[in-house]
Amino acid sequence: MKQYKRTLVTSALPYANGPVHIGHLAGVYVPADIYARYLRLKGQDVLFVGGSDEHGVPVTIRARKEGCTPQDVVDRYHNIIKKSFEEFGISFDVYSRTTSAIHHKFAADFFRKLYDEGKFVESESEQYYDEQAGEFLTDRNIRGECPRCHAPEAYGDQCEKCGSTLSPDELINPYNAVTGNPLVKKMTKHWYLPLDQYQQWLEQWILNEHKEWRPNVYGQCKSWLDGGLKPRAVTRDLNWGIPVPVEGAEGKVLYVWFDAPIGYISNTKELCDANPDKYGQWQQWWQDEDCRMIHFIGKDNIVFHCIVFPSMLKAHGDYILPDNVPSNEFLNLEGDKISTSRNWAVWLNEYLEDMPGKQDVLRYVLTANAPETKDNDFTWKDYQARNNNELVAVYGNFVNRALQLTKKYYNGLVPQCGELTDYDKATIDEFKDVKQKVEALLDQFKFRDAQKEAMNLARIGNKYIADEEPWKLIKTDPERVKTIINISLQLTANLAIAFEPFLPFSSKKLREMLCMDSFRWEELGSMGLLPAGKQLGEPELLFQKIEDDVIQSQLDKLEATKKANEAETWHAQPVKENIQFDDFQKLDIRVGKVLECERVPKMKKLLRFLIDDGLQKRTIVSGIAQWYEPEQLLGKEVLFIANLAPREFKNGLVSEGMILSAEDWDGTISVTTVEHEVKPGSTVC
Ligand code: B3M
Ligand code: ZN
Repeated sequence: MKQYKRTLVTSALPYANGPVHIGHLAGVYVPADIYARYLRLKGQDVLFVGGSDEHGVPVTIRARKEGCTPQDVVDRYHNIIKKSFEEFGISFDVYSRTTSAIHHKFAADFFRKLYDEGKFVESESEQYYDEQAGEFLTDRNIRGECPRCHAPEAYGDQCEKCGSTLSPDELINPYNAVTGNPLVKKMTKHWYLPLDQYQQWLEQWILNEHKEWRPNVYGQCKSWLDGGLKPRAVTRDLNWGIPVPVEGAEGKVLYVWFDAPIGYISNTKELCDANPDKYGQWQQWWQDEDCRMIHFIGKDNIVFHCIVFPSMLKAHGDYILPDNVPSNEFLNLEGDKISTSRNWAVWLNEYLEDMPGKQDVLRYVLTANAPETKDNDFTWKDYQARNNNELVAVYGNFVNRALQLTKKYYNGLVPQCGELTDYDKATIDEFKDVKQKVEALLDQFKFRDAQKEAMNLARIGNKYIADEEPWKLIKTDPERVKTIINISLQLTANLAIAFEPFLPFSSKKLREMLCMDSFRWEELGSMGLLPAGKQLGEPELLFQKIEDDVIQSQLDKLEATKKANEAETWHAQPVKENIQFDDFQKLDIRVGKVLECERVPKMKKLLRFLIDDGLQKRTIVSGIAQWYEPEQLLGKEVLFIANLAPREFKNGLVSEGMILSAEDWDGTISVTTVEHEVKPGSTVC
C-alpha cells in the first residue's frame, strides 16, 4: 500500500436552509470526525474540512416563504449549524461557507479555466419561463398536475403524492410555484460538462482501481456507468449563486452542485492562507500526490462525489482524486423517514436543550447504529438502553470502581504493581489484541464495529475487577489489591485513549481525572501509562442513568409532531352518492334532552342515555364512552334519529334510536347539539 504524507478529510457541506439533525450526524459528521480524530491521535498530518452549502434553489424558496433575502436565510442557518457542530465536538479545522468572497472567486476561476480550455459544451434548449416575473424556473419551482396520479401540486422533478420522478415537461398546466403565474417555453443557453467523454476513464478508475470502496458506493457508481453517462448542465437561470463568469451570461449562475464541492478546496485555501505556518499551502492538500483525500457523504451524494466532481477535477488537470468515498445509507427515526418538511427529526440544537451535556451519548448511539451498510433506525428506547446498559453499566461503572477504590484505599495515589498472575497476564494480552482490531476496523471505515471493540475493552476491565473482587481481598491480601488496582487504572487510561475518537467529551473528562496531560494512539495497550505514586484527581461519574420520564417526554414530542402532521394532511371523505329528498325525509331526526347518562357495566365503550324526546322517555345506547364523562352530557340537548329500528345489545340492553356525533380527523367524537335551546322533540330538517 502506498504511504501518504497527509490525509485530507472532507464531509459533505450541509445546505444552510435549515438546522442539522441526527441523520446528518450519523450519516456524515460523526464518522468523519472519528476518522479525523483517530488519525490526529496517531500523530498523522490531517486536515478536516467542512462548511455550509449556501446556494441552490431550496435557499431561495425558504427566503420567499419567510419574506427575507436568501442571504438572511443562510446567515441564520450557517451560524446555527456551525454552533451545533462545535457543540457536538465535530473537530473541523475549518468550517466556512460558499457565500464567502474567497469561494466565489475560486469557483468562478475554476469554471473560467475549464471554459477557456473548451472543456464545456454549450447548448441551447427550451425551458419554462414566467413572463410576468421575467425569470426562468428550476424544476423545483415549477408545479402542476401530476400526469400519473393527477394530484394538483406535483413538483417539476417529483410528485410527492404518488412518488413518481417527473420532468417539468410532463406536468399538466405547469405554473410558477411562487407566483402562481402560468409558464411558457423560452430558449436559453447553458454549459454542460460532457460526462460521456469521461465514461471510459471513470470505468477504469472506479470499477477497476477502486474495488475496495464500500459495496453501496461501488454499486451505485457501476449502475450509473452501466446506464451510460450524459452531459450535465453546470449552469442555471437563477439569481442566487455565483454568476457565470462569461460575457453574455447575465442572469445565470453556476449550478449549486458545481460550486459546492469546489467549496472543499476554497475552504482549505481560506484556512491555509490565514495560517500558512500551521497548515502549509492549500496545494499540498489538493495537488500533491502524497496527500490522500477521503470524502464522507450520504448516499444521495454519491454520484456527485464519485462521478461529477472527479470529472471536474480531471478536466482541470491539476488535482488529486479521492482515495475513498465512505458513504452511509440513511437513518430513520422511530421507524419513519427523517423529514425536514414534516419536522420528523431530532434537531441537534433542540437535543442539546433537552439533554444538556449528553453529546457523547448521542455520538455513541449514532455510531452503534450507524447506517453503514443499510438504512437503520434511531429509537429513543434504544438510546436509553445503550446509555444505561452500556455507557453507564459497563464503561462508566468500570472507571468509577477503579477510581473510587484508588481514592478509598490509597488516597488517590496510583499503587505499585506487584507480581502478575496468569489471569492478570491474560487480561493484559486481551487488551493488546483489541488495539489491533480497532485499528484494522477504523482503517476500513467500519466505525460501528470499531466502537464495539472499544467497548469490549471496558467489558474486559469490568469483568477483571468483578472477578478479582479487591473489596474482599483488601482485608486478607492487601498487597495483591495494589496490583489489581494498578492494572485496573492502566486499563482505565487505555480506555480514555481508545474512546477519544468516538466519545471525545468523556475521554477528556477521564483524562483530567487521571491527570494525564496528553496521550497518543500508539500508547494504546501499554500498561505503564500511570506511574506508581502518581496523584489522581477527584473521581466523577462519566455517564448518568437516563430515566423513563426523560425518554417519554421525547416520545411525546414526536407524537405531537405526528398529530400535527396528520391534522395538516387530513382530507374530508368524498361525498356519498346523491339521494332524493324523499329518502332524506324518511329519517326522523329530533332534539332530545339528556335526563340520565351513565356507563354500562362491563361494556367499556358504551354510555346509556335516558332521553326526553318530547313524547316520552327513551333509552339510547351509544358507543362514545371513551370521549365523555357521563356528567358532561347531562342536561344537554342532543340530536338523535328517532325512527331507527330498536337494536338489542349482547347484555339485553335495547337502544331506541341513535345519537348523532361528528368524528374529527383523529377519530375524536363530538356530540351534536343545538345552537340555542329548543323544546325536546323539535324536529331537525
Ligand atoms: N449540500 C447536499 C446535502 O446536504 C449538498 C452536499 C454538498 S457536498 C459538496 O445532502
Ligand atoms: Zn402523482
